[in-house]
Amino acid sequence: MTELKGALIGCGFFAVNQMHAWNDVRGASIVAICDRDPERLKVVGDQFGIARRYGDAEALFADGGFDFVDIATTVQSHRTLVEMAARNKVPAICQKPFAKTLSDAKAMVEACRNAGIPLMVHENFRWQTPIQAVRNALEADAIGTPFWGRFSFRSAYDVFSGQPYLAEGERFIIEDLGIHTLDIARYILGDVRSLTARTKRVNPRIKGEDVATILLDHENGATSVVDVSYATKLSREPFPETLIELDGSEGTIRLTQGYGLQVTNAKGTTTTDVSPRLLSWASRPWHNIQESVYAIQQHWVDQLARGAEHSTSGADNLKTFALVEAAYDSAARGQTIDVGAML
Ligand code: NAD
Ligand code: 89V
Repeated sequence: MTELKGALIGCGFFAVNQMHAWNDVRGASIVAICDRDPERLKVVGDQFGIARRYGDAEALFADGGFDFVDIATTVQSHRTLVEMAARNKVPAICQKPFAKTLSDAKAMVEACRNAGIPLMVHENFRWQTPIQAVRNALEADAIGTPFWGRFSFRSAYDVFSGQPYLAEGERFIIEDLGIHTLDIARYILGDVRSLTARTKRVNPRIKGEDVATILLDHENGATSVVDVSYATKLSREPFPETLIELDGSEGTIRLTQGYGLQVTNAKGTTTTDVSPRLLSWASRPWHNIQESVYAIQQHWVDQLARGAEHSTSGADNLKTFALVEAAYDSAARGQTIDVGAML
């Protein structure tokens, strides 16, 4: 395989994971980095031995010499940078949340489609080993047709120390974390017809909501609940595990805390350890997320080589992003939202 050359924009908290993962990915490496903060540029450039460094994305694209761009900035700059990639005809990966609004997200997908460049959203949670294990069990017909699900992320982990901006936005848990949980619900039970949500802010030191309960009507007739909280103090902190319950016509699946996968059907119950690997550069409890970063970046390269659509392409992510917008709208108006009408 010819080695693809990548450029990474945004050398902050999470980009360090992406840089480590690029070192492990077969078929690609990062040749240039960009950050408007000179200190972050130096820290990441020195840590990963990257000589080509830019303080301005326009200058990075003007110099070129790379086959794709990995946008790891926060949401405010995503539209500008994705459209810059499209103008320069450079395939792009963009971190979640993909955009500030659904209409921005649609414009970004359109810009890349018109430019003829692949666009993937770095929506990595569906690539976690335990989530893949649930999907594989369903695909192996372990429980027949699923009719009900619960996708749950309840924690009191201090995410604000690493990502202080999470305490400052009008929107918090649905936009930052629930977006992953909603994507997992779509990945496991399919697209969503309508949605009803309720939100709450429990932590008085943050601006946005830190608790959300969302009811999803899936197109295939299944019903699911997505419940997320950063205000849940438990005896054993589960961060960053998503717990899953699925009931099907022939049995049940439970993804339990500590990465246990329990499948019950006519043959009895099997329990499997579906723990993520601890990659050489990873650290607990983040290793589950870190492994999925490696997996999604490898998927980016593999699909580019095949000329095939990415699992979390920009077009696919519009359907997850619509759920985020619908959840805020539903909570604000106390109404059920027709998701199909938004797309
Ligand atoms: P951060 O604030 O630590 O880092 C962002 C960096 O981008 C900063 O260094 C900033 O200077 C730089 N930047 C911003 N705009 C720029 C521009 N126009 N040009 C050049 N540099 C620019 O943020 P973070 O915590 O690393 O989060 C980055 C993104 O990653 C967010 O969208 C966040 O939601 C996402 N994230 C994803 C996961 C995941 O598992 N997928 C986990 C954590 C964070
Ligand atoms: O995955 C994320 O987007 C992170 C966190 C797990 C802390 O919510 O922001």
